[in-house]
Amino acid sequence: MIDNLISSLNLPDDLEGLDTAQLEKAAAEVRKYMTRTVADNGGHLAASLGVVELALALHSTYKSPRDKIIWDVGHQSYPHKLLTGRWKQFPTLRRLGGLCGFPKPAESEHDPFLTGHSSTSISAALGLARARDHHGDDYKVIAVIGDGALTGGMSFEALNHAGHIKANMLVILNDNKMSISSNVGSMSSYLGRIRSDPKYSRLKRDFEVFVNKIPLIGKQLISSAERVKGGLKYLLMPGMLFEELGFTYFGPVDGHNIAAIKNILKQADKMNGPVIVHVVTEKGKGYHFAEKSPEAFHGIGPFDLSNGVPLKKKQNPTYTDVFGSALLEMARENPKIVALTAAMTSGTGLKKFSEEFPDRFYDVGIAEQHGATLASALAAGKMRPVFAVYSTFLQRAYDQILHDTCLQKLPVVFAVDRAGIIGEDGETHQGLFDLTYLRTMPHMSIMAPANEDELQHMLKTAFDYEGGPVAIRYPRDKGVGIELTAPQILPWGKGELIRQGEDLLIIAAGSVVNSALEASEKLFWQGIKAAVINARFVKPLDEELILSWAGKCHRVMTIEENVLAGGFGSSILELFEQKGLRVPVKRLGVGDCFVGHGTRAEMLACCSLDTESIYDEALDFVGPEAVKGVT
Ligand SMILES: Cc1ncc(C[n+]2csc(CCOP(=O)(O)OP(=O)(O)O)c2C)c(N)n1
Repeated sequence: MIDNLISSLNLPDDLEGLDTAQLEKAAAEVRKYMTRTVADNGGHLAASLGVVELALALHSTYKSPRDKIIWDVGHQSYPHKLLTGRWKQFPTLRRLGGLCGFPKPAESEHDPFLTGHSSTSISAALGLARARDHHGDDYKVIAVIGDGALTGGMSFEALNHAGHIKANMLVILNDNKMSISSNVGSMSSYLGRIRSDPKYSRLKRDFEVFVNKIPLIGKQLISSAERVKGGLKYLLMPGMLFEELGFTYFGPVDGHNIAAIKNILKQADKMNGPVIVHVVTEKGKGYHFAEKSPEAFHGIGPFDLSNGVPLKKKQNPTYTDVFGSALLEMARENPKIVALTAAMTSGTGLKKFSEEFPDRFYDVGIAEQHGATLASALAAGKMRPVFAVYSTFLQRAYDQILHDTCLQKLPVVFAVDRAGIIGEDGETHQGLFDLTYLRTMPHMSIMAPANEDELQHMLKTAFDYEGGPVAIRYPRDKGVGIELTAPQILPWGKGELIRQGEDLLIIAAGSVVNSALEASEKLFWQGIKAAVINARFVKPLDEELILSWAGKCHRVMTIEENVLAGGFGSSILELFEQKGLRVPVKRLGVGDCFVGHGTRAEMLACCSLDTESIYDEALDFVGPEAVKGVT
């Protein structure tokens, strides 16, 4: 019976006519379908489960696409997608050519602004609201932001601005106490106080009723109460911080009670200027295993619906695992090592570190910029900080790394995880720019391991180096399965020739070294002898090794999981230009485009970075006359 309701509706328009009981039925259908699909495809389940009622309340109150709803980060946008015409396509979620896991205007007119990186929704809502006003139009603009995303500095910049210019817009604060793991910071504690103290709401209501009953002086009393800073109003008013920023605050309201949310939205709509509605939800709501372990179900691969257990079989440890264990060992020996994360403790492999060394561990919230400067200052104070962060999110801290770290030559280690093609999360999360943006910074050194064992050595080498910041970039992947040896300090700035040859030199950086090696093996059977260099260092380059072998082979192919513009291959071209070496160079990497979603293997093939493509490109480069076959 239940499955019949949504399929009979024209979404989202028909939601407006549904009563509360029907909306609750719809919520059950959305939950069930969403959970089943994520069990098959993997995805961000817990956050999406938490906002099912909120999405229904919003779509039955407002009219999308006329009214604009911006979901911050957008990992929780699955219910929104399901309610806005993407029900049938939903099983393609995160698959090659299928629905994106994040809101995407190119995918639907109901996604007014692309999201993926955190804390942008209030700025985006403000911009759309002002554009509306400039055009003299009349529609609602709504930002839905989580308490985790609210730890990002941008959201405060936007609140500050929106309150100041009194923009007509609505911010929904979706407070589930969680970022990916438990939320951190004093803002989180503040929300906790509002949430957990029912007397706030009761007192506020009683106070307002009371003073409004006093003829003539009621209003005056409120305003004099408002003048007593730190006094009555702070005691009585929840959300006073937002009020001080110029927002009218409503809440907290139970985010799983559709009628209550709709009711509060109705009140909020009567206000002029910026309004914030504080909605309290439970991450993972409605799926027992996600409720019990919301962190595990934040972003999860395919799992067994009946018991919530991931389907993936045991495989080689990931680069992230190896980084985490190696760091732990090194930190046991060196008390100066401190580790930082921007709300990605587990994702970056720092969980065990945080448990063993709570005093040497900093989760700064979703605040990559602050993280980079904090790490720089820790280094200035003679600690040895490692900031473990995904390549795509480190983009946020470009200026801090340049200005605070590099300019002062501070020995911060940047453990740049998820560098290269990342797979199903798609274009907002690809780590394809770090070689370019880091390489341009004076004093920055960059390493890229070809396997997980080399990652350990690079970490040891980075801690040994005092001359400035070091970035180590590694992929979102399992390791190649190589035996892990005791970490050694690598010769600084030196690459490694891993195969000899005279027809072609392949120079690969990082994760693509193995594919380059496999391709060279295939080339050998065509009679083409390719030399292969594992660059190890993207900066400084091993000039001697590269120049001597480029001279011998007369043809050079570079490979990198990065955009070609300004990347590793560009650095080789620059080297040849500086040294006056004239050899044909072919660069493999990502062109001037954004790379979408699919499995990592699919997307590597799409970008011509898999073994087969490297082989084809090399054949094409050397030309048919070079193909001799092996006799
Ligand atoms: C700039 C940036 N850093 C890190 C992330 C990774 N990330 C995705 S969701 C998330 C937690 C968001 O918490 P919250 O906003 O409370 O949403 P919830 O998942 O709890 O619903 C993080 C850290 C990101 N998307 N963008």
